[in-house]
Amino acid sequence: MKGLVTRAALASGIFGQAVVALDVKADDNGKFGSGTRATAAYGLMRYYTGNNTGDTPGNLPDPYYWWQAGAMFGTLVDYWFYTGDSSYNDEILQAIVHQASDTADFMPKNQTRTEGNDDQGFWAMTAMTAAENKFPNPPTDQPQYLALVQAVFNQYTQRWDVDDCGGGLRWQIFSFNNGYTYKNSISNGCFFNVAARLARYTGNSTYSDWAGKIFEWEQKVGLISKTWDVFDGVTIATDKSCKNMDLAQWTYNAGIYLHGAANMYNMTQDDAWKQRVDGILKEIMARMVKDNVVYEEFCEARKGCNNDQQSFKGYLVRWLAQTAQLVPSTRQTIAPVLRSTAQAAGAACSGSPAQGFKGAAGTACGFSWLAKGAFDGIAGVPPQMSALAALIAPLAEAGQGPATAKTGGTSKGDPKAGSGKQEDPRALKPITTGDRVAAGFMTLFLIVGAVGSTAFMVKS
Ligand SMILES: *[C@@H]1O[C@H](CO)[C@@H](O)[C@H](O)[C@H]1NC(C)=O
Ligand SMILES: *[C@@H]1O[C@H](CO)[C@@H](O)[C@H](O)[C@H]1NC(C)=O
Ligand SMILES: *[C@@H]1O[C@H](CO)[C@@H](O)[C@H](O)[C@H]1NC(C)=O
Ligand SMILES: CC(=O)N[C@H]1CO[C@H](CO)[C@@H](O)[C@@H]1O
Repeated sequence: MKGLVTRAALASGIFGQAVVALDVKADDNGKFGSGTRATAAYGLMRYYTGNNTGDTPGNLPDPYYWWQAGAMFGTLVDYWFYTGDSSYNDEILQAIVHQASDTADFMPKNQTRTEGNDDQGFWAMTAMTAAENKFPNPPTDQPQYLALVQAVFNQYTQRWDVDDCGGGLRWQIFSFNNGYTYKNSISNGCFFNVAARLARYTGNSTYSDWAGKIFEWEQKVGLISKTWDVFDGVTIATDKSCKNMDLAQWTYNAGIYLHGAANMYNMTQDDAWKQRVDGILKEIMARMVKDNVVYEEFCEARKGCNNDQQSFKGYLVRWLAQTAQLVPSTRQTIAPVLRSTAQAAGAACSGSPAQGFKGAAGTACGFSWLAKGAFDGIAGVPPQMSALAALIAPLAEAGQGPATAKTGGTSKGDPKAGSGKQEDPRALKPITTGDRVAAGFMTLFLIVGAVGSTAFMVKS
C-alpha cells in the first residue's frame, strides 16, 4: 500500500506541472534534483504488467525476455538499497519468489523452451543482490534468496562439461534449444559471479575453488585474453575443437568478470585476483568508456543494438559501482566515470515516444548517453533500466557495501539446495517443426548480427 501512495503522489506531482525533462544538473557527487531517480524508476515500472490481475508475477510483456525481467528486479533491489525508496518492494519480492517456481531454483517450466544458463543466472544474481543488500526476506515458508543462489550454483556444477573444450558451461541447458553447442562467457560469467559472491557471503571454500576454476578455464580456452579482453563465446566444432571464437566484446561480459574478481579480491586479498581486477578494469576504461561515459562499443554508434544488447551497459555500471566498494584502490578510476555517466544518462531521459512509454511525459530515457543531452529515440525497458542503473550508481560511493553472513546478512541458505538429480532435459518435450524453424531463424539472425558487428569493427 505504501507503494501505491508514493506512486500516486509521484504521478500527481508530475502531471500537475508540465515537466519536460528530468532535472539532471548533477554536481560533482552525482546529486540530482529530487525526484529524478524516482521518475526514472516509475517510468521503468510502468512497463511491468506482471502485477496485473491475470498476468504472471515476474514477467515482462513481449518483446522482453524473461532474463531481462530478472535483471530489472535486480536493478530495482539496488534502487531501493541506494535511495531508500521502497515503493516497488512488494512487487520485487513477489516476482522473485514466483519465478523461483515450485522447484526453488529459477527453472520455471514455462521457460523451458528458451531458458539458458545465463537466463537462470540473471535471476540468481538478483537473488544474490537481495541477500547482499539485506532486502526484506520472503516469508519463511517460501524460498529464501541465499538458498536460491546455492541451488543454481549446485546445478551449474552438475552441468560443467569437461568433454568439450576441457570444461565450461554450455550456453543452453537443454539440448533441444539452439545454442547448445556454444560455450559463452556470459553463462560461465554467471557461474563465476555467483560462485565468487557465495564465497564472500558464506566463507565456504567450495565456492571460491569453483570461482578460481571457472576463471582459469575462461583464460585457458582463450575467452579471456592475455590483455584481459573478454570475448563472447566459442562454438564446439564437430571434431570437438574449440577454436571457432566469436570475438565480440560486450560490456556485460567484461563487467561480470570484473565484479566476480572484485569479490574474490575483497575476500582473499590475494594479489592474483588484484591483477585480474586491474587488468579487466583497464580494458573496460579503454574500450567501453568514451569522454568518461560508458557506451556499447560494438553496436551503439551505428544504432545496431538489439533489445538484449541495449541492457548490457546498465549491468556494467552496477558492477563498476560495487567494484569500487569492494576494492577501494579502484575508486579513483571508477568514481569519475560513474558521475559523468549518471549525468549523461539523466540528460538523455527527455523523450516522449508516441508508443510504449507510459511514464511521465518527456522523461523517457534514451539508449545512447553520448548524445550530449539529446534523446536518441530508442526507448523501452532496456534503456530505461540502464539509465536508472546509471542514475543510482554514484550513490554507492557513500553507501554501504554488500553484506555477508558475518556483516549483517540474514538470508537463510541451504548448501544442498538444487543438488538433487535433475530430470534429463532431453526427455522433457519433443521439439516441433515450428520450434525448429523459429530456432533456425534465431541462429541465422545471431550469425548475421555477429558478422555484422565484426565487419563494423574492421572498417572503423
Ligand atoms: C506459468 O504459466 C502459467 C499460465 O500462464 C501461470 O499461471 C504461471 O504462474 C506461470 N508460472 C511461472 C513460474 O511463471
Ligand atoms: C571489502 O568490501 C567491503 C564492502 O564494500 C568494504 O567495506 C571493505 O573495506 C572491503 N575490504 C577490503 C579489505 O578492501
Ligand atoms: C559448502 O558448499 C558445498 C556446496 O554447496 C556444500 O556441499 C557443503 O556442505 C558446504 N559446506 C558447509 C560447511 O556449509
Ligand atoms: C493490481 C495488483 O495485482 N496489485 C498487486 C501488486 O503486488 C502487490 C504485492 O505483491 C499486491 O499486494 C497487489 O495487490
